[in-house]
Amino acid sequence: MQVVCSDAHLAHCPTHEVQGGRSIALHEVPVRAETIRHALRDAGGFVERAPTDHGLAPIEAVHDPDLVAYLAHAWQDWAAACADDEQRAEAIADTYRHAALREGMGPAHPPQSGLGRLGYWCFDTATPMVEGTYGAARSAVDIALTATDLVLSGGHRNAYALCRPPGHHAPRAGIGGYCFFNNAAIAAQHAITAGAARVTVLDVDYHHGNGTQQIFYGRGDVQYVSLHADPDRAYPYFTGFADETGADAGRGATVNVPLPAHCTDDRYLAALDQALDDVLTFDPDLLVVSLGLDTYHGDPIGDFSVTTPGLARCGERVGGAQLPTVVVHEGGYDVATLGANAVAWLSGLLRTTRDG
Ligand code: OKP
Ligand code: ZN
Repeated sequence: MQVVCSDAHLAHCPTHEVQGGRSIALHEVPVRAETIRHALRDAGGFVERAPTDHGLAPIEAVHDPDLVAYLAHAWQDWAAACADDEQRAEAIADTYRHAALREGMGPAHPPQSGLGRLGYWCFDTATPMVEGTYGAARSAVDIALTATDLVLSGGHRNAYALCRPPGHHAPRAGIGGYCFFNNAAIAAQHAITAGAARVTVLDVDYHHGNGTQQIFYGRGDVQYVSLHADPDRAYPYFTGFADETGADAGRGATVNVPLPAHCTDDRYLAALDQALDDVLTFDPDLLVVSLGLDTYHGDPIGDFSVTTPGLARCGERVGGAQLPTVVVHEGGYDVATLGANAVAWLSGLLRTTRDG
């Protein structure tokens, strides 16, 4: 199996986030991708390839060009606004553009300070930036696009994009949830631009991919299907309810399956089978999987009870759909098991894929 990866993610290395009001060590760390890379090397049968530069056009086909322009200089912008080196260490906003703030008053003046701009574009306290963040986020997009090219025109039945930072929480005009550019959404749109009639994004990360859902909510050509922790108890809290099913031309093309805490292998696989029925009914030309391994029972920020053999069975079920498939990495934070779990899921996919 082709694995697209690079060292560029190493430069995105903030150290803390604010979770539930507490400053804690950041869960989204460089060793996550490194440990998966090493496990795939040890497992054998996985071939590493470097990404190619796809430029800004595929990003701006999905994201607001003003967001893209902001991110290109967000670090310099922040650093200039900082009082001292301690604050300058990593960028986290303190005031967010909450909808209630200007209700009934029309849009605000564009923010002029580094802190104001960060609160304008970012929606949470889990998305710190450092100097290397923009380059790493650009590289993650190129990884997803290169993997997509391998499947669309490179003669490969599937490919794995080892993306970091992840992407599925980033909407058209915002960042959050460790995410800057929506790698999976950009890959899906890239396939549409290249001529695919229909693309499905199947999101099996523990968290709802609010960004991907938002980007395609009104679209009939890109289906979004997600299994995730019920937003009544889990991040991102405000999206991912079962009654969110799409709008306008996208009516019925969004499928949300909220799941309870301690969700077992059997419960999860039953939901996945049902979701795959929806995917096959939609009949996409390409399947993009947003793969999060934070459904694993040992994950420090999840509460599901999925096991390593369970993850292998998930990969088998997805491979059994027999669709050209690009697997785009999202979450998963139990560093000790990430490698084995990635190998399990991907090996499952390969086992059931014909001429993989
Ligand atoms: C990114 B991905 C819960 C706080 C959650 C952000 C989680 C982002 C997950 N108390 N903080 O979907 O794995
Ligand atoms: Zn997640």
